[in-house]
Amino acid sequence: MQNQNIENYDYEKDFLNKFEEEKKKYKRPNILICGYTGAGKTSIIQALLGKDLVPDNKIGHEANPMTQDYDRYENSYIGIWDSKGLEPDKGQDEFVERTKNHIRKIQENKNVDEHIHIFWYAISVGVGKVTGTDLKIINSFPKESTLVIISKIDLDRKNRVVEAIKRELTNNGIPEDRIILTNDEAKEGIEELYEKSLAILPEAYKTAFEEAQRIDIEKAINKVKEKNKAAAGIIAGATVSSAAIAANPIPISDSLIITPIQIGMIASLAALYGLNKEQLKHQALPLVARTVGMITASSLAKLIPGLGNALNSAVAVMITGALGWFVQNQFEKMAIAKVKGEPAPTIDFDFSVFAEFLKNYKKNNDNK
Ligand SMILES: Nc1nc2c(ncn2[C@@H]2O[C@H](COP(=O)(O)OP(=O)(O)O)[C@@H](O)[C@H]2O)c(=O)[nH]1
Ligand SMILES: [Mg+2]
Repeated sequence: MQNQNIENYDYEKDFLNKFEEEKKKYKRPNILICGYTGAGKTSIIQALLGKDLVPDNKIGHEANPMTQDYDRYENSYIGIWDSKGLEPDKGQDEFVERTKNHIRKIQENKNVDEHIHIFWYAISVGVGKVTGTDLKIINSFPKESTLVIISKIDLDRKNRVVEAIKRELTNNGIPEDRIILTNDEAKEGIEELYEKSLAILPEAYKTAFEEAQRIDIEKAINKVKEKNKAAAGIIAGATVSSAAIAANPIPISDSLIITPIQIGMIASLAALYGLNKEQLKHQALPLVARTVGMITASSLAKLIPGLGNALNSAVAVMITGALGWFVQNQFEKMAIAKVKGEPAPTIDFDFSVFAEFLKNYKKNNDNK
C-alpha cells in the first residue's frame, strides 16, 4: 500500500463504499400483505414488527389511497408491501390486475434480494365471507410462500364465521395449515404467523426476520448479542491484516497505513449491526473521523507510552483489536436500543475513553 496521509485519504468515501458492499451479505426479507381496506393488515404488521416500522397513525387510515396500491415500510431487517385501496364496491378487477403487475415487476428484478419472499392475504371476519377477488389474488400468489390470515376473530364470538371462511378456503385448495387466525388486539395468532413465515423463508433471510420481530423482545435482543461471533471474525481478520502490514515495522510517522484496514473493519461492523443512514451519518462517520485522527503519530505516542518510533505487528494488532471491540460494543448497544424502541445511545469516543479501553484490553490480552 502506498504511503498515505490524512489529506489525501478519503476515509469517508472508503467507509461508505465498504459499508454498502458489506451490507449485501445480510439478506433482508420482503413480505407482501394484501386484502380489503379495514381487514387489519397494517395492524398485523405492527403487532408483529413493531411501532418503529409502522407508526400508530398508519392504522385505520389510508393516506392517498389513489396514488398507489402499496405502502412500503422498511428498515435494515425487513421490507413490507402493504396493500391499500381494495374496496368491495369499486374497481376490484383493476386492483387485481395492478397487484399482479406490481408483483411481476418486483419478481423480475435481477436482484433476488428485492423479491417478495412471503405473501400474506388477510380476510376479516367482519366481512363474513370469501369473495371472488380474495380467491383471485390468493391464487395469483406462489402457493409455497403464501399464508392466509383470517383476521379480527374477536368479532366472531361463536366462531361460526371463522369456520365458514376456513371451509371456503380449504374447499378452494388452500391447505389448512396455511390458514392463521388472528386477533391482534390480544396478539392472538401473531406468533403463529411469525413461526410459519419464518419456516417459509429461505435460510439466508431467517436471521434478519428473527431480529425484525417485536413479539418477543428478549429473543430479538439475543439475536443481536449472537452477532458477537461474527464480529469476532471481522475483528480477527482486520488484526491479521494490520499485523501483516506492520510485519516490517513501519515508521511511526507512517502509521496511517493501517487505517484503511481499521476503517474497513468499522464499516463491516456497522453493516453487521444494521446501522441505518442516520446512525451512519451521526455516529459511525464521526467515529471514523476520530479514528483517523487517533492513528496519527503524535496521538499514538501518547496512547502507547514507550512506543518508540516504529509500529510493529504486536502494536498494530493491539490497536486494531481494541478499536474493533470498542466499536463492536457501541454498535451492539445501538442495535439493542433499537430493538427496545429506546433512543440510540451516542457513541462516547474521545481520546481518553479509548486510551482507557485500550489499557484494559491490553491487560486482558496480556493475561491470556
Ligand atoms: N376488533 C378488531 N379490530 C381490529 C383488529 N385489528 C385491527 N383492528 C381495527 O381495524 C381497523 C382497520 O385496521 P387497519 O390495520 O388499518 O386495516 P387495513 O386497512 O387492512 O390496514 C382499525 O381501526 C384497527 O384498530 C382485530 O384483531 N380486532
Ligand atoms: Mg392499512
